[in-house]
Amino acid sequence: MKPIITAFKSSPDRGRGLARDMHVRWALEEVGQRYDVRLVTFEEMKAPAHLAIHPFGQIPTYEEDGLALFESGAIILHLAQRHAGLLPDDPDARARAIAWMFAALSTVEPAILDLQNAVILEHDKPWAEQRLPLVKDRIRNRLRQLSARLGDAHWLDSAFTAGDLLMVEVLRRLSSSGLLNEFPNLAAYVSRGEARPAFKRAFAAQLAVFTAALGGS
Ligand code: GTB
Repeated sequence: MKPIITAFKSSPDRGRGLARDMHVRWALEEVGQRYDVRLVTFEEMKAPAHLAIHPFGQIPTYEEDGLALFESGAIILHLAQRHAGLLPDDPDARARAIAWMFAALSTVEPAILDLQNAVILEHDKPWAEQRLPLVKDRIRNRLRQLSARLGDAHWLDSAFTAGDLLMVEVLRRLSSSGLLNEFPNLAAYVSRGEARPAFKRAFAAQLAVFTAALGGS
């Protein structure tokens, strides 16, 4: 049976591939695993059937035979452990790749999410304008550190891994902010990720959902 993932029926990212089903689609494409997608509305995400799979009522989820998973990082780790292509065989290199997965989600992404919250949810607060430079500087700090570590390398630890997949996905959320362009090696790193055939297939698949919804509306 093909695994089934969930994605937004109508994504607020308007086909830009910024919602986290994109992480999972890309990982599935990298390992050559075909999959089905169940599209869900916001209402369906909060209904008991979906909450039984995802306790926080979000996307993405992943179902395969008797297994139901939530959290994009856990889904990608599961895929990377089950299939070749996203984690090295060498145990030390594998551990380092997993460290980069955690770094993407728990060290780099929080600062970036803070910016999205500031711009989308807090822009009308009296202190919003004053806070924004602080939020951006926290991101710059992380980007500076990441940029220094990446240097001229193509990927974070020799070959492409699930750590790069998640790091590129997290950095893509900065695309409209201009911040990434302050670090040319990171901008090139993201472009390298986006140039991978598996990324392109995943992006096209999520864009097709958005385009089809437009046609139907
Ligand atoms: N930690 C979880 C994971 O990694 O799987 C977080 C999952 C999550 O944030 N899911 C979001 C969701 O379901 C969609 S991806 N939100 C609905 C809800 O909570 O009710 C986050 C997202 C949403 C929209 C954009 N966008 O419009 O650009 C980008 C990213």
